[in-house]
Amino acid sequence: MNFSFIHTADIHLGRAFADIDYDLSPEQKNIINTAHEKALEELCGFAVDKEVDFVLIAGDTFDECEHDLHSRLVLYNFLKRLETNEIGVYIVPGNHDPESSYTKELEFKDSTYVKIFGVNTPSETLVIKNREGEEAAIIYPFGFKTTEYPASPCKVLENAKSKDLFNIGLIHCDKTGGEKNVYAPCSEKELLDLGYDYYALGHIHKPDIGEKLVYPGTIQARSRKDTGEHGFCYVNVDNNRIVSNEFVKCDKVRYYNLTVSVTDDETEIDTIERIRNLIDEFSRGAELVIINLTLEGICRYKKIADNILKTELSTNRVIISGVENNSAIDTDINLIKTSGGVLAQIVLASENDVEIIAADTNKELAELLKLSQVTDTTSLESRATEIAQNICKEIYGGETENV
Ligand SMILES: [Mn+2]
Repeated sequence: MNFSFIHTADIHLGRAFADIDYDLSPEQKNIINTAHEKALEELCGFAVDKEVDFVLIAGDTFDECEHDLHSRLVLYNFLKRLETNEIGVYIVPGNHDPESSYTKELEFKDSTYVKIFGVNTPSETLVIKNREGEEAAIIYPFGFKTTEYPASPCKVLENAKSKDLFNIGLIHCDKTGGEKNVYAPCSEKELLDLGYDYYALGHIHKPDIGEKLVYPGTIQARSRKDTGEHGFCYVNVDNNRIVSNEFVKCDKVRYYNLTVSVTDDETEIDTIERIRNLIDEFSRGAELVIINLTLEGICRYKKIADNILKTELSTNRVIISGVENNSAIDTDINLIKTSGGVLAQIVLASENDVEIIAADTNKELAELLKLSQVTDTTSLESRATEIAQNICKEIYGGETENV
C-alpha cells in the first residue's frame, strides 16, 4: 500500500517579524505582512495538487497561548480547504500553543478530517486511513499540556506496536536534550528506540531532515535567527518504507548571513557582481531576501565602502540589513608602493623627500605631511582632519565617517 503526507511544524501563526529596523517600501511591507499566510496557502495548494493522504502539524501552530482571531481564521481556512479535499490533518500542541490554549477551536470538533490531539479527545495512538479508506498508518502523538515539559517524551510514548501499519511519532520535542531544557528534551537514541518508521518532529526552526528523525523547521522565517530556506516535507511511503522525503520551499521572505571573501584576483566591480549573483541564487523562489553581509579577506589597496555595498546590492527584492566589513588592506609595503594610489604616495613620501614626491603627486598630501612635522598642532587640527578625510575618501571611495 502506498500513501503520501506532508509534515510541517512551527507555523507560529500570529508572530510578527522581528529585527526590522530599516525602512521598507510599500511593496516590501506588503510582502512581509502576507508572507506567513502565503506560505501556508502554498503548502495547502501543494497538498491538494499532489492529493496527499494527510498533513501532520508537529506543534507550535500558534505563536501565543492567546490565539488571536485573525490567526484562528487563517488556520480555519487552511483546515477547511483540506477538509473539502478530503485530506486529514493531525495536530499536536507545542510549547507555544499548549493544550490549555486550545479553548476556542471548536469549529472542527465533529470533523472526521481534523484531529487536534489532547484537545477534543484523549491523547492516544490513532490509526489513520489513506484516501482509499485502507488503514495506512498509526500515529503516536506527544504534545504539550502547558508551556513546559522538562522530561523526555519518550518515557510516556508507547513503543511501535504495528508491523502492518506505518508507525509515525508526531512529537513536539527537543532532540538535542540538555538537563535544564524544559521543552521535552530527549536524545536521538531514545527516540529511535521507540521503533517508529518516521518521526514527525517539531520545535526546532531550522530544517533538520534525517532518514527517520525529521524537523521540517518553520514554514516562514520571522527573524534573522531563522536564516536559510524554509518549507515543509513531502513524504512518500510504499509498503511501509519511506520512498522519498522531499523538502519543499514555500517561504516568501528569506534571511541570510552572507560572508564573502575579497581577493586581489578581482576588481571591486567583480566582487560586487559576485555578491549580486550569490544573492540571486539564494533568493530563488522567495519574494524578498534580507541579507546580513560580512566581508573578509585581504586585498591590496581598496576596501569597498559599506554604503556602496548597500546601495548597489539593494533592490525591491533585496534588503541589505547590515554590513560588517572585516576586509583589510594588504600591508605589504612593496605591494602598496607599486599600487599607484594615495597609499603608495604616503609610503614613498615617508621613505623619501616629502616635498619632492608628495607635492609632485598630491598637494593636500604634501600639506598634511608638513603639518605632521609641526609640534604645536592644535590650531591646525581641523585642517589636518579635513585633509585626512579627503584622502580617506579617495582611498575608501566615500566612507569618511569615524575616521
Ligand atoms: Mn516549540
